[in-house]
Amino acid sequence: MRAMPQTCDIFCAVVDNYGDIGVCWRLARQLAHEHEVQVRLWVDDLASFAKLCPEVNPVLERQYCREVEVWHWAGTFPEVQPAELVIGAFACNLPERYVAAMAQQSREPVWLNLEYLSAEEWVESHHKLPSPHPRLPLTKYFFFPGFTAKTGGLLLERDLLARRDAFLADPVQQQAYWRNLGVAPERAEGEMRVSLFSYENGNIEALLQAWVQGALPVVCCVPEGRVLPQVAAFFGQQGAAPGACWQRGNLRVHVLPFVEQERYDPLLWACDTNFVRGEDSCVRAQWAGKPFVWHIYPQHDGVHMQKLQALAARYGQGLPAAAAQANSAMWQAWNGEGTVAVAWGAFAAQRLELQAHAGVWAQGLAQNNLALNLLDFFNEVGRIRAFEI
Ligand code: TRH
Repeated sequence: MRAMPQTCDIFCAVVDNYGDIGVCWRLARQLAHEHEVQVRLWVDDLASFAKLCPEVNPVLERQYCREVEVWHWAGTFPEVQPAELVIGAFACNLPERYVAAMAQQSREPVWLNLEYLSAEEWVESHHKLPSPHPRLPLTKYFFFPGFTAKTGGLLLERDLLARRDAFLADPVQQQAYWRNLGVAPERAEGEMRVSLFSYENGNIEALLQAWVQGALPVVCCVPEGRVLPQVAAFFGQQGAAPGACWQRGNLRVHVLPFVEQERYDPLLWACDTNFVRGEDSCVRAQWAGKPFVWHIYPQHDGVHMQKLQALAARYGQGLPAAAAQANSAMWQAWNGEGTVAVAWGAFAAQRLELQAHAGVWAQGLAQNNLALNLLDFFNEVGRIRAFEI
C-alpha cells in the first residue's frame, strides 16, 4: 500500500528576496490542498511572506492561512511533535530541539533537504543522496528539483495549465485583466507586451533604449521592486508608484503593484515575453509557455553563469539553431555577457520560433511534478526502512 504522510513540517529561512518563501509557500499549499497533508510552515521572516500572501499577519507567532499552519520561526523553538515528513528548504539548519525530538520518534521521520533548482548535469547524481546525522539515528536526504526524470521535477499545481489555457482562450478575461491593471487591452499593430521582473541590472538602460528606438511598439509592465528605480531614472523620474505610466518613442512602461503570488501568473500568461529572475518566477514563466529572459540570482564566485548556460542549453534542445542561439545570447547579455541591444534584436526576430517552443517545453516538463515525486520518495524511504527492520 502507498503510505502518505499525514503531517509535514517545512522550515524556511529567508536569505533575501522572495524566492525562498515563494517556493516554500507554494509547496505548503500544494501538499495541503492537493494531498490533504497537515502542513506546518515555519518561516523566520513573516514580513517577506506577507508580500506574497497579504493575509499573513507579520506579528503573530502562529496562525492559519489557506489551510496551512504558519509559525513565526524565531526565538526559543517550541516543544512540538515532529511531523512524519520534514522538509528543510535550501540547506537551512533545523532547530536543535526539533532535531532531537525527531530522533526520539518511534518511527523516524522522513527528512529532506529541498535544494535550489539547477539544470546542471550533476543534479541527477546528487538527487536523493542520504546524509546520516553525525550523532543521532537520523538520515537526511537531498531532494533536488530539476528538469529531467532523474531529478525531483518542478512545482506545478494540478490545475495550473488548465487555468492558463482557459485564460488564453478567453479574450474577455484577458481584457478584464488588463483593465484591472490600468493597462489598455487594445494592442497597437505588431506590439510586443513584456513583463519585467529583475534585479538591478547594468543593461537596463540599453534594453529600454533598444525598445524606444525599435521598429515595433513595446509595452513593458514593471512590478514594483528592485529594478524599478533604474527604470524610473531612465524616464527622468526620482521614483515611481504603481499606476505610473511613461512613454518614449516606441516604448510605453506601466508600473504595476507587486501582487500576491497567485495573481502573478496571469501577468506571465498575458504577456508575449517575460523577464524573470531567481528561481520561482523563472519556473512560472516556463509554465506560462511564453518566451522568457532569465536574470539569474548572482553568486559571488560567478558560478551562476554555468547554471544559466545549463538551462539555456537544455531549453535550446528542440529549437532551430538560430533561435537557440538567439535565446542563449539574450540570456547571457541580460546577465552581463554581451550587448543587450544586439541580442534583443536577434531574440525578437526569433519570437515565433521561441513562442512555439515555449509551449512544447512546458508540456514536456509537466509530467515531472515535484510534489508527487516528493510523496513518492516518502513512500520509497518508508519501504526501504521497513525492509531493513
Ligand atoms: O525573489 P527572488 O529573487 O528569489 C531569489 C531566488 O529564489 C534565488 O534562487 C534565491 O537564492 C534568492 O531568492 C535568495 O526571485 P524568485 O525566485 O522568482 O521569487 C520571487 C517570488 O515572488 C515568486 O514566488 C513570484 C513572486 N511574485 C509575486 O508573488 N508577486 C509579484 O508581483 C511578483 C513580481 C513576484
